Amino acid sequence: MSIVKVKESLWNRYRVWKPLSLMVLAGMTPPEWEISIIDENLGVPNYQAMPRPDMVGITAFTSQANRAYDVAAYFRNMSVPVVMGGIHATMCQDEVTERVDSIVTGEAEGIWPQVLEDARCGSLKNRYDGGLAEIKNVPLARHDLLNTRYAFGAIQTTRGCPLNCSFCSVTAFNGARYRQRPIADVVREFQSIHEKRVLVVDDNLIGTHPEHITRAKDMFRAMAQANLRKEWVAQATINFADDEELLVLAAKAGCRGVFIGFESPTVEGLLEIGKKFNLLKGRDFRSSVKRIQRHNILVVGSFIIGLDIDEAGIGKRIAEVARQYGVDNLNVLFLTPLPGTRLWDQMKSQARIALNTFPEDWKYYTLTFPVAQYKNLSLDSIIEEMISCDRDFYSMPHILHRVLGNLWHRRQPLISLVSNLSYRSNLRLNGKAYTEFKHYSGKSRD
Ligand code: B12
Ligand code: SF4
Repeated sequence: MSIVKVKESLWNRYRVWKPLSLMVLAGMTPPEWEISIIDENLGVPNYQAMPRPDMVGITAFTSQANRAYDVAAYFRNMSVPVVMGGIHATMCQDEVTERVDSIVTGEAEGIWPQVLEDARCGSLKNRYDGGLAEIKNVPLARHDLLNTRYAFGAIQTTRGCPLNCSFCSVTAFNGARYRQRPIADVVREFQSIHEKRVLVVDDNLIGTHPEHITRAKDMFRAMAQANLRKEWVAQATINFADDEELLVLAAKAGCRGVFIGFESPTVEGLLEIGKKFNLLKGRDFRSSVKRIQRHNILVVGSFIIGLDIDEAGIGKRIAEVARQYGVDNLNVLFLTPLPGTRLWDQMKSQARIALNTFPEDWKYYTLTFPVAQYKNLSLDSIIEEMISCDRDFYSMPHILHRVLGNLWHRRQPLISLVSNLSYRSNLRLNGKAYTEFKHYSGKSRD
């Protein structure tokens, strides 16, 4: 199940990304296993028409858990053993254990060969824990197994994040230690990717310490030298803007866009969620964004609505601030208590998790629905704030202004237009989804 609805809007083709986890698992699966990867983001296949598998491995975000359980039940009915791993299996172990034959928590590199061997011998255990992988053991992903119908390929070059923001699962799942893959592996894997455009899934592409930045520069140099002819987008913190040499090298290596989490327009908001990194004294976000854009790199800014300090007017405020920073696209999400995060613990202890009939309610944990109780915003008003934010930032005059600006600076005007229209086309779909959500949520909050 996916929040990306390809059928309902063709623009969404540009928002479907390859599921890397299963390609990585395939990369460490011995050759005697024949592997097929199915990505339901592209549509549900006719499982009945497929040959019976010896084993099924499922990955799912929390928002996809219900669909994962349906698929698991289908195969278990046929007595096919089902193994589930990934973020949801790790954060909600008891729930998942009841619905599959075996769960694998944490990163799988250290344990997957054992799981396969046990499955082969018919002695699969209920639980395995991979912990944190030795980064040099991350295999080259099998990009050949899924090479059509995607606008973007995917690759991971680092794992872990020391920043531990309250709403994010990454530090809990991948650890606080920033681990970087060997540069030669990254280059080789890039070379095996079929798509011209690639999403680098790292949570923070360049890291936070000087030695991380040095390694990022070395990696960009190696990528440029290998003449990969790829264009890629990545996630980074705003310190990406602070080193001119880094930006030059990133652009040479093919960087065309970065997602940056600004999260809140206020210092109080940043303190609330623990994103201290954005609070660097004297940081001027507008000039940081401009410095990045000067290298022909588009900037997508991400913000959150629903912090305790947010009040009526926050939607417009975010849209204004995002325009003032000069970002090319804006992505605003509702503050969502994801299982395993500090925010989850906090909201749970305050009885503020409003949609709490699990697993059914997980389907709304896409960060695009307000599933909690927010301090100063009712259900209706927080949705109104989101709508006013999107309507303002994605109004036709504002889109034209941005796209013409990019045309003038010769900064990927076509991509800028497509991505702005993709977001805009979803506003109508969002409106319909909010109405259904309010109906559902009203009943479950009674
Ligand atoms: C890339 C990415 C996306 C891509 C997804 C592409 C895709 N089709 O998979 C896009 C942009 C679409 C996306 C969307 C969303 N994402 Co996202 N995303 C990520 C990101 C940055 C990287 C995921 C990745 O590819 N990692 C690399 C692979 C190799 O690692 P892995 O998936 O963890 O897999 C390893 C292990 O988990 C394990 N494993 C995984 N699956 C399985 C299965 C089996 C059988 C076994 C044995 C092992 C195993 O083995 C792998 C190797 O060690 C993660 C953060 C992160 N660091 O993981 C967030 C993350 C997964 N996303 C998150 C969220 C919340 C979302 C959204 C709900 C919200 C949003 N708007 O961002 C949407 C929802 C999508 C939906 N359909 O409902 C959360 C999920 C939290 C949760 N509890 O579910 C994360 C953890 C980030 C966060 N802020 O906390 N996302
Ligand atoms: S939001 Fe980004 S910076 Fe914060 S912990 Fe998650 S990955 Fe790290």
